[in-house]
Amino acid sequence: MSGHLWQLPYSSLLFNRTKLYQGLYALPKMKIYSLCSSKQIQTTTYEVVNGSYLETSLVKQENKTKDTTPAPVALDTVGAFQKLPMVMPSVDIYYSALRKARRVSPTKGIANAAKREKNKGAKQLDALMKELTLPLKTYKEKFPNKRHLHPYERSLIELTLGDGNYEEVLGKVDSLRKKLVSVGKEHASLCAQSSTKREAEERLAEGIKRLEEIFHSDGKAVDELMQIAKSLRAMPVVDLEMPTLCLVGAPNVGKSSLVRILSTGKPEICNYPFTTRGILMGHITLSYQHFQVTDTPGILRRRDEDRNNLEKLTLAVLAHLPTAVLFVHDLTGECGTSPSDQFLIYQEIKERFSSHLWIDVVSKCDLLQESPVFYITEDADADHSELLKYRTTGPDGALRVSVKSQVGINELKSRVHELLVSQSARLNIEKPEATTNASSPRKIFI
Ligand SMILES: Nc1nc2c(ncn2[C@@H]2O[C@H](COP(=O)(O)OP(=O)(O)OP(=O)(O)O)[C@@H](O)[C@H]2O)c(=O)[nH]1
Ligand SMILES: [Mg+2]
Repeated sequence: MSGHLWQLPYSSLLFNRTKLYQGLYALPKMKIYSLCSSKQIQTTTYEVVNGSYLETSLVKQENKTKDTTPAPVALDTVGAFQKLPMVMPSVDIYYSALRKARRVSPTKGIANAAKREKNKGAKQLDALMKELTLPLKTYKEKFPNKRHLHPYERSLIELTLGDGNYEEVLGKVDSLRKKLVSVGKEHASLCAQSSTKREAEERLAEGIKRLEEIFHSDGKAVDELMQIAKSLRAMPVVDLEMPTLCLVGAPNVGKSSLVRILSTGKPEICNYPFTTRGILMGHITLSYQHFQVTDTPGILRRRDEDRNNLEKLTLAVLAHLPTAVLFVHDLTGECGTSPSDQFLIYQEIKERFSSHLWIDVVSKCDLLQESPVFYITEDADADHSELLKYRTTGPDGALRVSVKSQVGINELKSRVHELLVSQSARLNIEKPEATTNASSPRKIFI
């Protein structure tokens, strides 16, 4: 059993470079529910999340073998974020590099003091440049190109970090690397051309100072990258190919309450809209088959341009994960969105994701009255018959349920079971010939 909630910051708190640099960019109010351990991969991930740096032994090993191929991927359906490398804070990279460079001694057997000093100076500058740039090179190689990511992960990057920021930060880290290489080489060569011991010492000091200045002024890109990696790694482990039940509906209609009953996810439940500020992944196991359940933030009736990132996240889940929909309608007048607005949201989502397998549920039926609910701002007489019918019974075939009185819950569980089995069968048909090649592109469901 496991449940896992990743919360998206409100848009006002989204990627802010200053905050990020100051280390303030932690997903606010992030809660991670890690109950038991049905998913081995999650345990492994946390070990990684809790560490902070790329281990020196790893750096050394890479240095020796020059092997740039990424480590073998154990599970190719688990997202790319969990495989991101650890990024070391820029200040640690600098002091570790300096310490190592200082330990480099001149080539043995040079008797002349000036020659020995210039040999030592050039070697130390070269070592400093290499130690500074090696981790940056690793980051460049191991942070995936956004274009090669699964569309769901791409959407997450855009929604959490802001459009273009991921690439921008990676670009800045690489520019820093290039600058260090060029300045480091230049100063090592100058030092090697010194004619006296004193000159060699001065040129060594000058070179170190110059590299330090560059790292000091541009190294914040590394710290930004470290925060990016932390945020991305903290996202829930989503199996991009596992049949997934996605609960959708307006805010406060009872989605999270239903997820609690249907899965192992443990969402927050409160009586105000937008309690759910992120995607919760829960799991259902039915007849030895595993499924995911996602609780999503409520969707409001408005144009796409006006949607906030929480709503966009819901749409990204529907668009990019292999989801079947459980659409929740609240006709009691309790949730804050009128039935007529819910009807419009429903029509829009249904039309947009018309090929998705689907169940409609009318929630909180313990509170439902005989007569349909009208909001004061609505014109009851102007209703067309379809809407009037919706106000009373919801869409055709909708199941009435109540989490409070348990009415309809068993029936809902068995419908969900059928839906997920059908979704699974559908995915098996859609899947191309089974492939054992882990590097082949993962399937994209749109
Ligand atoms: N009477 C009654 N109240 C319910 C029922 N289901 C949920 N509620 C209440 O409705 C409120 C909203 O429930 P949630 O499950 O948080 O709704 P949600 O759709 O997840 O809300 P957001 O995450 O904010 O979009 C809570 O106060 C619940 O206790 C029900 O069957 N009957
Ligand atoms: Mg909720």
